[in-house]
Parts: sequence; C-alpha cells; structure tokens
Amino acid sequence: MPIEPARLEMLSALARKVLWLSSWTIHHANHVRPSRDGLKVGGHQASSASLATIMSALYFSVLRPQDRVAVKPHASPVFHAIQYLFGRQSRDKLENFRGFKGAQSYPSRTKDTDDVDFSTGSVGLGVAQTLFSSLVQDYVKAHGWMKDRPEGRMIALVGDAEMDEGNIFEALLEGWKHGLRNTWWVVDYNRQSLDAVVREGLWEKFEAMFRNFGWDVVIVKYGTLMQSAFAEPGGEALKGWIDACPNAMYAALCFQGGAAFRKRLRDEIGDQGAVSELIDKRSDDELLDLMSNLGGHDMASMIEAFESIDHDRPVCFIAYTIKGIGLPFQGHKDNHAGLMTVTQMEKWRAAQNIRTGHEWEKFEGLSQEPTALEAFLANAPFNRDGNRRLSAPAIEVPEWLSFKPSAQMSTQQGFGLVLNEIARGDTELAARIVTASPDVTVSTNLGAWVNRRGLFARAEKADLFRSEKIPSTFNWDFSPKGQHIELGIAEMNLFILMSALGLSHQINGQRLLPIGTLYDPFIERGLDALNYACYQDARFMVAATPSGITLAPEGGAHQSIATPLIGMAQDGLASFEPAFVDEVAVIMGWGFRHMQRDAGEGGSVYLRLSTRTIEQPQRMMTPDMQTAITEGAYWLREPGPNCDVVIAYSGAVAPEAIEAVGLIGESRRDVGLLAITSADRLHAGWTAARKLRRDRRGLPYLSHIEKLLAPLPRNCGIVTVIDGHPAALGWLGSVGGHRLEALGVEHFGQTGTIDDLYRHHGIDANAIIDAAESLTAGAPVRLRKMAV
Ligand SMILES: Cc1ncc(C[n+]2csc(CCOP(=O)(O)OP(=O)(O)O)c2C)c(N)n1
Ligand SMILES: [Mg+2]
Repeated sequence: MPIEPARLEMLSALARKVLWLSSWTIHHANHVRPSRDGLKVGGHQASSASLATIMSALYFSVLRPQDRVAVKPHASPVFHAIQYLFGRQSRDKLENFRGFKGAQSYPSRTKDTDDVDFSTGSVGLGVAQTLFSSLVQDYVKAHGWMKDRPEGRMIALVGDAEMDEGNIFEALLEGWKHGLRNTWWVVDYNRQSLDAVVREGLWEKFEAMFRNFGWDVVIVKYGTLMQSAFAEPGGEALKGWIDACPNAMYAALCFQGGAAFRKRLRDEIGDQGAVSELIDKRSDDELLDLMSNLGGHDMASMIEAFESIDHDRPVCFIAYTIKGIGLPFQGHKDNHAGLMTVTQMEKWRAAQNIRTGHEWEKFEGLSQEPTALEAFLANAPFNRDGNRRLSAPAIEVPEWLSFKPSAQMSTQQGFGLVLNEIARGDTELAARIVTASPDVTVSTNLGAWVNRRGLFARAEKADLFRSEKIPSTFNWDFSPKGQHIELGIAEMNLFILMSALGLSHQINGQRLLPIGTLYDPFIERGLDALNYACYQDARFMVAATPSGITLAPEGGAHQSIATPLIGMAQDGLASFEPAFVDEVAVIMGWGFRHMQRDAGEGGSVYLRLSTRTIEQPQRMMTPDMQTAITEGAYWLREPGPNCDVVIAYSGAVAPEAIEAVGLIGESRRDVGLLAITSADRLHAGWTAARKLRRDRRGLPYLSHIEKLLAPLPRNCGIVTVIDGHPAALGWLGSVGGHRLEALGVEHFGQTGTIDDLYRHHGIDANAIIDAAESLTAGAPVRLRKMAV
C-alpha cells in the first residue's frame, strides 16, 4: 500500500536530519574537536550515509518495542543520531563521539547509553546474533514464558561486504534446521566494501542462497523517482541501461555527478528517440537525483517493502544504495575512510539551511513545524513502552551441588554427574538451564542431562531408534519443552547462541542459564564469537573438554596449549581449571551465581576440563575451602616454616604434582603443594589488590594469592606445572619475589600415551623434581619416579 503523503514527508525530513547529524558528528570529532593524538575518525561518513534512509524508516515508523536490531558497525553515527532525535542520546556524547566515554564508534550494548540492542564491530557476528536471538525467543515462547509479550522481530542491518563472513552462512544453515522465524536481514547493497567495489551480480547469489534456505527475498532496487521515469516514454531503455551498468561504473558516475551521467547515457542510449527527451528534460541536478534514487534511499519504497511483509518467515531485503549518498564523495571507491573537508562541509551546510552554531539543533534547516516533528517522533511505535531493556530476577542456586562420587573420575565426568543430579530435581535452577553443543553432546558428558531433559524443537519429534525399540544409551526425543539445543559442528554458532541465550533476561525478560560444551582446542575456532558474547555481557557457562594433551592419542588437532592464556585474557569470562570433581561442583555452583550478578560484578564462566581419570580425594568440603576454590587456589599440602620449594599445579597434572611432592619431600624441607583452580581469578585478584593499594595509599589489603604465598621464606622456589602454556602460571614468582620454574606445554601435535607425552613435554613427576632441584640448594633429590 502506498504510504500517506504526510507520513512520507515527516519521515523524509527526519531521514535528511539523520544524515546531517551523523555526518556532523563525525565532522565534529575530526575538525571541531580534533583529538589530541591527531587521529582521524574515517570509515564512517560514507558508510553511515548508506543507511540513513533505511534506518530512519525502521526506527521512526516500522519498528515496534519488542523488535531488536543489530546495526552495521559503521552506521553507528546514524544510530546515535536517531537516538538523539528521540531524546535518548545526549549532545555531549555525540560531541565526544569516539572519545573517552563518548558515543561509541560501533554500537555497544555495554558502553553506549542509548539503548543498543546488539553490539557490533567485528563484522558478521551481529548479523548471526539476530538469528540466534530469534531462536531463543522461540525457546522462551515454547517453554511458556513469553506471557503476553508479543514476539519481536530480530533485525540486522548488514553491509554487503559483511556477507563475506563465513559465520553468517554457518548461522543460515543452523537457522534453517530450527525453522527460523521473525528474522529480517536488510542488506545495504551499496556494492562497496572497505577497499573496493564488490563483484557484479552478487545479489543473484544472495537471492538464490536465501531462497534456498526458505527465506523470503525482497529486492528493493528502484526508488519512486526511478519508477515514474521508467513509466515515461523511453523509460524502458533507461531501466535496461541501469540494469546493465557495471557496479564500478555506476558508482563512478554517482561520484562524478549529473553531467557525467548525461554524457554517458547520451553516448550509450541517447539515439533512441524518447529516451533522449527523458534525459534532456532534466537538469544535471535532477538527473543525478533520478539516477541516485535507488530503492534504499527512497523512503516510500523502503516503507512499502517493510510493510508488505505479512508472515513470520525470515526475510532478506536487498536494498540498493550508494555508499556516501548525498555527500561529496558518494560512490567513490576510496570513500570508506573519506571525510568531508571543512570547505565541503561548509557548502553542504549551506545547502541544508543549517546556520553556523545551530548544527546540533534537532530540527534546524527543516521546513516542517518543530512541534509536528516532535509529535511524530513521540508517536514512533518503537518507543511506545519506554525502557526496552528488560530484567529478570535471579534464580536460586543451592549452597552445594551434589553428585555421585566415585574413587576414580575425570573432571569431565564430574561435570556430567553434577548436571545429572540437577536434572533429577524439580528446581527452578533445573528448569532454567539450557544446554547446547556443536555435535559433541555425548562426548562431552551431556548425555545424562539430555536423557532426562530432552532436546528442544518447536514440534515434537520422537527418537526413531527408541520407537523402533532398538537399544540405545541416549534418548534423542525432541519437544517444545526440551532443554538441549542440538547444533551442527560450527563452534562459531555455539558461541553466538550462548550470546543470545545469555542475554535473554534483558531481551525477553526471562532468565536462562546457558551451558555450552565443546572440545577445548576448538575454543579457538569460535574465539571471536566468544569474545563478542563477552563484550555484550551475555552470561553463560562453557565446559571445554578435553583440554591440553590429555587426549594424547588423538594428536595435534585435539591438543590445546593456548586456552589457559585465552581464559585468563578474555575479559568477562572467569576461567577455571579444576583437578578434582568436588572442585567442579563448587565452581559450577559459584558459576551459576556469577552468571546472574549485575553488570560489572558478574560474567560468564569457562571450565577447562579433562577426560583423564584420576584418584579423587576423600574430604569434607568446608565453606572456607569453597571460597578458596572459587578465588583460585588452596594448599593441598601446607608448606612448613622452612619451606624450600612449592609445587603449584593446575588441572589434570595433579597426580604428577602430588607424586613429585612425595618424592621431593625425602630430600627437601617443608615442601608445599598449591592447587590452582583458577589462574585467571588469582591473577585478577592480585591486579585488583595492587590497584586498590595504589589508589588508597596505606590500605593493607592483600589478595588471595598474596596471602597464600606470604608465609613462604624469601629463598623458597616455586615450580609451576600445567597441561597448557607455562606462562599461565609463570607470573606466580612475581607475587612475592620467588624464583620460579614454569613447566608446561609449548608444542603440539605429538601422539602417544599421557605418560609418553608428559615425559616428552617435561611435565611429568621427574621433570617437576628436576625443576625443584634447580631452584634449591642441597644434594640432588634422591628419589625419582621409575619408568613403568
Ligand atoms: C571481522 C572484521 N574484519 C574486518 C573489519 C574491518 N572492516 C570494517 S567495515 C569493512 C568493510 C565494510 O563493507 P560493507 O560491509 O559493505 O559496509 P559499507 O562500508 O559498504 O557500508 C571492513 C573490512 C571488521 N570490522 N571486522
Ligand atoms: Mg558495502
């Protein structure tokens, strides 16, 4: 249905304003408030302009409060301008665009204050996040938690070059498997990337691909000016010329302007009678207006396209645009980092009727009544319900998570046992946990949980093996009440799903406690998505197993060396590497609470687990011990007053450390054995304590690790050992100024038994003894582990 003229007028005026404000924001950051380091902003003016009309159509008219949007990173100034017009963004933050605590260069949920739905920046991830958010909405709905909240559309504004990111295709496939709904991707088809002009005919590939995955595809190519020109005599020829014009040529002509278009059109189709007249009756400016009136810059066409959708199937809009539309460098292939010069801006300002000193005024330069514009903005359906960021109360977590102990176990098994116990109960905690795994559900010990809680699908689907009465260990029934989301192998999808599930309390007002399991080495496959999830402050638990070289015979591709360092370095992720199952239970309990703490206090949790079966200690878990485990370390054997050496270990190498301590004890005094459950939390605590002492001079506050190491004599040595990169624990020597030998794994790829490899990499008991010897005075340690 054609849009009413009054609404069209308001929306077009606001879109002009948005283009002005977004360009001015960038200009201001570069020329009015030049940064002290002289850095130019770049990368925004042209890229933003591309989306000014489309985003204005969405935010000022099409979006409803329950809809959520991932905005292409470089359109952040457009987003901020729209929020500024809504009164949700301050002038101060716009003036400080890209500055300290100013509006962010790329929309950020955590750092921006103007209601960003999904952070973006690393291209491709925000796009996939909308797809998974839609699946999460379906999950929440199927579990009966939507109450009377209407379903929202999850919308991504996608750069055409952004579509090169493989994670988008991985997500598409997964979306298809799960019957994706309520997802709109709007491709800003400006046919330009950062460096260049994109290949011809890309839209045909997109169209075929999306349709193949069951999406509706809407191509918005011609604006209304174009459409009416096509209806004129000669219009068909013009349309044919536009369709045949290569991307680079079209872009170049848009840059050169109306006269260039005229010359080219005359040369190529000008002798065809009617079409010459069509061209000649327009001035150069009018001709440029016509030729740059692509669908994505035409308010009426965009509104019509959006409002024509009357179903909940996913939709891909391919909106033709010109990068930098309306700006002096529109269409130029080098315009990505292009900035208007002061002279160009002055000229453009005059053309926009904006007076010097009035640049930030909301309606400056528009001919419409400010009160009418204000009223139009106030009536935008998007803001109807006020605050769009929701919240949900915390789910209670018992003091102690029990499990069925056995004398010999691996931490991975323990993780499965704890979940199995939770699954048996009828608690809110059990109801709110949702698990997912990229095709390693069974091999990461989630099987028992899935047997009890079932797989999630919107429609029931029985396990055929079960219905055929073929014996099988696992019950693979799907139902709307299921609590495990089966994923294909793509680890990127796992982490983006974690990101979507882990924001459910804010997006759907319903808290979920997501747990993702995967093989530890493949954290690296999904690392950018994991980083992205943490950046959004999504809350989830990752159990990564097996870790290190403990799955030794599987070889290089299944050995992880760097993950302890990733765990430490990843902001927003508390990382643990327990050795014993009772520690796993403590950490999981703490983790479920940590995942629910407020911003700035809580975060996500990473458990680096192992398949190595080791002997479990028989002990009482005291509250003090629990605290020590979650703070990151405890003495498995207290050092005596004359301690010569301490062995500090993390994770699966516990048996080697214990054995070495027994052997060293014959030749060295008061040897201590430090169990490190979280190098990450220990290090973070140490950093925080030093900062606190610096900030508040004289405060006698000590961190957990400082307290633990305080009693050690100055000349005591420390040997650290981990099945991972030695740097993860190597810093311990700096805490109290002790000499240290850091043992760990620096090379991967060798197969063998665990004993072979621990010996090969120097993390077996004898290597620990050698290191202890090198740090201490006295005769050689007499006892050694005998080869078996
Ligand atoms: C993962 C990732 N790689 C590279 C970049 C750097 N980068 C930012 S925008 C861009 C290309 C943008 O092209 P397109 O998506 O078509 O957007 P346009 O600028 O045309 O609006 C690149 C390579 C990035 N932000 N993220
Ligand atoms: Mg582009």
